[in-house]
Amino acid sequence: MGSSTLTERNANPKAGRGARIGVNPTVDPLDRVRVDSTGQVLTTNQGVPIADNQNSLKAGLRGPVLLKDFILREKITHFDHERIPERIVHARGSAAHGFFECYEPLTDITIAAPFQAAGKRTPVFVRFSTVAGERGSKDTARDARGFATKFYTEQGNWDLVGNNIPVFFIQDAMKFPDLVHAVKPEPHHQMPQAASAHDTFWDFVSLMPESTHMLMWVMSDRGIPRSYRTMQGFGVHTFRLVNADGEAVFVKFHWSPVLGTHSLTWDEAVKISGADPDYHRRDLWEAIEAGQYPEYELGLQIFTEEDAAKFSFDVLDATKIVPEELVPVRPVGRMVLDRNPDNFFAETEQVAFCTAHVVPGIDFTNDPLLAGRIHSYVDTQLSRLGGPNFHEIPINAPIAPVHNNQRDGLHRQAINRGRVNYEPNSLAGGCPFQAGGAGFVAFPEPVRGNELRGKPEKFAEHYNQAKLFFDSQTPVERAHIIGAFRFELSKVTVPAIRERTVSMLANVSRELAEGVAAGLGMAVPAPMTPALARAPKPEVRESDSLSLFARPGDGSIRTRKIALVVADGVDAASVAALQAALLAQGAVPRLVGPRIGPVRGSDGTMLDADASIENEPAFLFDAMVLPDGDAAVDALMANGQLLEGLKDQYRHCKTILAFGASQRLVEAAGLPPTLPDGSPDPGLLVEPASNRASIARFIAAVARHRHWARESDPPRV
Ligand code: HDD
Repeated sequence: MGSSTLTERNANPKAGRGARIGVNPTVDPLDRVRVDSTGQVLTTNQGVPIADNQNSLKAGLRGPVLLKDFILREKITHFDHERIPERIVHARGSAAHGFFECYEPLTDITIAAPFQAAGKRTPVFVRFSTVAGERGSKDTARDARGFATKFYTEQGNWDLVGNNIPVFFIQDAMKFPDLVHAVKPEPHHQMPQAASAHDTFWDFVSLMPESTHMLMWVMSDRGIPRSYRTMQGFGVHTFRLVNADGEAVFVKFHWSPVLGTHSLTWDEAVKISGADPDYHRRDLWEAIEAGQYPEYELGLQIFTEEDAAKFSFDVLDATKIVPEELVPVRPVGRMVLDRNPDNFFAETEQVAFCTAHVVPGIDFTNDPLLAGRIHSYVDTQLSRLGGPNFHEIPINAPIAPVHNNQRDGLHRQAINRGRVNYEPNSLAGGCPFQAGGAGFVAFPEPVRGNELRGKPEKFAEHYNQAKLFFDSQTPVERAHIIGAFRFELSKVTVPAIRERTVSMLANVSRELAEGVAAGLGMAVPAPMTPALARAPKPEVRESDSLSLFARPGDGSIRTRKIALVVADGVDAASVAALQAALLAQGAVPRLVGPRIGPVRGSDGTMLDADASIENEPAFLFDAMVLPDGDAAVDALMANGQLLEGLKDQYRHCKTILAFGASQRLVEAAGLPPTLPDGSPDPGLLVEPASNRASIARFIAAVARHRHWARESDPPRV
């Protein structure tokens, strides 16, 4: 790869230079297939110009439509077949192009192409997703999030198909169909959509204590991220890196967002799902369009097989992490997402990630969950994308040229020349020939043992790391976890399932079990009998890195959405000053009025409200500013939607700034001026006037994201 960026390479995306099949669509772009109809005549799929796209061909104006109207029939037939099956899981997603840039060569541990030189850039396509919801479901459901990255390397495509949570519900792929059936809408009435808060899910997981650890993560605020740009990603399984001498180390992959890890509150997530079901999709799209490219650092936990043998847990068990205190995370590169797809279907929908897609230098381990995945992803594309040639769909084609004797099949595009489609051959000089040691060589792990079904003993330990996770959370996060279990289980109609789940939680933490039981109006049941009578002693009992607050981000307020409320009579000068200051910090201020359109300031200056209190409710913003100006405040005092929005801002612990006369709005909304402990609320700024100091105080408060000290259960406001 040269040093030019993807953006430069794609400066003329519509150029149509006729790239070859097998040439990376994301770099020398999809020119072969990109279509720009500017200035072009409408045609059929056969390229025949269409004279009339309004009327079908009839025998007389009031007569029957004729069967020979191939133009009508082609149009309708194509339309009839526009949909393809949605993904069985992770159906709803959003994606972006970008690049991975390596910090330093990792040649001592792997020959994998992306890690061979400092500054080397490898193009990537990343798709984020929810898991349970259907393609048209909401973005802010409580769920794990997919974080799948396709690296287009010159040694072939490598897909790192991860999640925003480093562990999984189950240990063996044998249970995956059961898990998915349990969490999806119940089969008799197809409810609920995009939600785990129902009987079948909790029935299943409460009978599968290995799911306890993952439940902690999903019930934490990680299950409701603020944005795809503010969540981590993990490869989950232990993989292998292999160097030129064939030596292997174990590795765990971690993505960490530069903006830090931030989440929503549950009340906020529920409201957003109504006002903007595309909340995460829109956020990703708008950030990239605005040039605020999402960036993540890739970190590796590298350890040897000998290290792993000593751990109290099994690294082949996908329900376990390797605590960072045991093996630190080494930063090795960064990923920048700098281009939105041109076409959602062609790219985001048709992209096919497969855990089987690895390149020389990266290999699997014997994790039994991974084994099932290596089969499942390729298999599912056969029905989802309609056959074995899905690798030729432009978004899936590698940059490495493809040469083999695989032929034909539905929708084949490659036109393989010559009469040889077998190997060995002499008629084509033996080509394409085997790469030998230069090709992918599976790590020669010695294998022994009897064929049997079962699990290694350490897999039977289910609670140590669930406890590690819960005990490593701040009090605020622990309260949210308890609240999430309470909510989910309160939707479960069968008391025995609720009780069984709480008995499982009793093995994790007394505080957790008591909190959840109290919220469900039940006594704490006896702890579920653990599968292992004597659990191995964990090496680590608390790990700061497991808290979302461990990654506050770069301290900036970049891309934070801020509502500047305006109405006729507003002090326009203070709005303008604040707007300029926020833009200078990379934030996204928007003028929100009682209706969209022009607003007249008290000095006659005209402002333009591009959002309204009705169409962009307060909970869609990260912070809110109330204006000065008596007439404006009078008008807003009569607006119940605004007062409700203020309460939401307060309840969701976001920063509120009220200038001058708008103190009346704060009082009318009933926002307490002090925290429950009587101290001043650092996120509720009532400022007499707009000046440099008050704006700086506001920016500092927004940079803190949330003011959790305000929170109480139930909320005071
Ligand atoms: Fe999976 C999709 C992540 C376990 C079978 N999975 C899918 C996607 C992600 C993950 C991010 C969406 C990819 C995209 O954006 O197109 N899956 C995971 C993780 C797992 C996991 C992190 C545990 C560590 N998955 C898992 C198992 C199986 C599958 C155990 C089957 C045995 N997953 C699939 C699938 C999907 C899929 C059915 C649906 C659509 C697709 O693959 O392309 O094959």
